[in-house]
Amino acid sequence: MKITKAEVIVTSPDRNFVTLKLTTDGGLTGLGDATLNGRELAVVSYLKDHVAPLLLGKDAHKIEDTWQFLYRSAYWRRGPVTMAAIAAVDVALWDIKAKAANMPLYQLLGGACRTGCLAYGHASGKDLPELFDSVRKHLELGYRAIRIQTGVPGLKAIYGVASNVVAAGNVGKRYDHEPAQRAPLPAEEDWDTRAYLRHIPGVFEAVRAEFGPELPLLHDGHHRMTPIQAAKLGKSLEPYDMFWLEDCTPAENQEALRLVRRHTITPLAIGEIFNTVWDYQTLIREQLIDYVRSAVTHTGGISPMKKIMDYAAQYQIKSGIHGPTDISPVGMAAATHLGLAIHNFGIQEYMQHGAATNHVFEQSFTFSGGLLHPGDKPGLGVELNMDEAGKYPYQTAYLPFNRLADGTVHDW
Ligand code: EZ4
Ligand code: CO
Repeated sequence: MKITKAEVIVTSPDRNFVTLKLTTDGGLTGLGDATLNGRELAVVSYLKDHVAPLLLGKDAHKIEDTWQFLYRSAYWRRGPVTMAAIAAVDVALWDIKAKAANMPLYQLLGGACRTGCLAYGHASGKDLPELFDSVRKHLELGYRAIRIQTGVPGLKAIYGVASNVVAAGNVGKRYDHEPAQRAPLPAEEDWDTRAYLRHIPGVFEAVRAEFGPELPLLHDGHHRMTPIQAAKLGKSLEPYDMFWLEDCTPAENQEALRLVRRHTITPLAIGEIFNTVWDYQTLIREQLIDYVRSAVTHTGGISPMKKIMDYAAQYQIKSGIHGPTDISPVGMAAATHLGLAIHNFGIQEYMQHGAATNHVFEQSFTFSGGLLHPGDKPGLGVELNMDEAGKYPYQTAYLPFNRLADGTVHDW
């Protein structure tokens, strides 16, 4: 079974997506997600100019060998562009192999360990009434775990709070936040860590008072705190029994989590900007985290994610695979097949794509009773409608960035 065609498709239904489509001599096709939010075209070039020519004529069954070849023969290792490109190839080859076996992909990963993957959604509001309304909307949609983000008094624009809350055509259905904006320049947001630390514990106290003790609650610190500030937040959130505190410190410094861990029993999740197992080496071995947040799309695909999760399993660390709207339905399907099959599944982020995206990507997944299931079609269960995809050309879009009151650029 030889690879005869490697196409890179850029489409922008509700946002930009990059998809690799591989075709074999027998006519089977496989899809891989290569979307890197705000830097999409760099991955397009990497795939088109440097990967696609190497794949033609290769045996589509050799997933591990192809992965190792792309990783090692480049000489320049790791990095989000490289690993998103390799991920797309890996996932597309798994899609093809599962179609060749006439099985849903999760069967090749060991079969289902559960009936579905517990998903969490993003509730947000600039103030408490708006936040409560958003939590209620998520409960109505069936979510059984919810991430909470709110505005902070004195700050104008803040990560995770829906600004244009409901996209056209999705009234009453979608209530999430898409941070990347279609514009020639990144939007500027403002930040004040002390104001944030004063405000957030009261928000969780109010949410617990309103919605009771059972609902699993999550929160994303989005890389903004120093280790001692993160330790303080973790400690102050302990009475509210968090499911996790995510990305409390910037991701580069694994050692920072030692200090945080020493001071709080709030569970910690990190890794959405990681791209290899090396980013987790200290964190997993020293049991400094509770959840692995990598995206299949940004961590080299299903093959390395499975290895990271098997390593994590030895330390009772579970998965919390990244699933915002910038992970395409192809990347979400890959995450859900893996989540269904691994024993140490924790939770799956699921923000829900817009109607236009769901039209471009035809999907077999279901979301019912708070659980995601990838469906039982052979392969990933996602097909790209090429005619629909062609209607939405790439549009320049960037993630925002932060400045403090004195103008200093801060982590976003
Ligand atoms: O900011 O996906 O937990 N989810 C997140 C996301 C990220 C975006 C970046 O592309 O932190 O909202
Ligand atoms: Co996050």
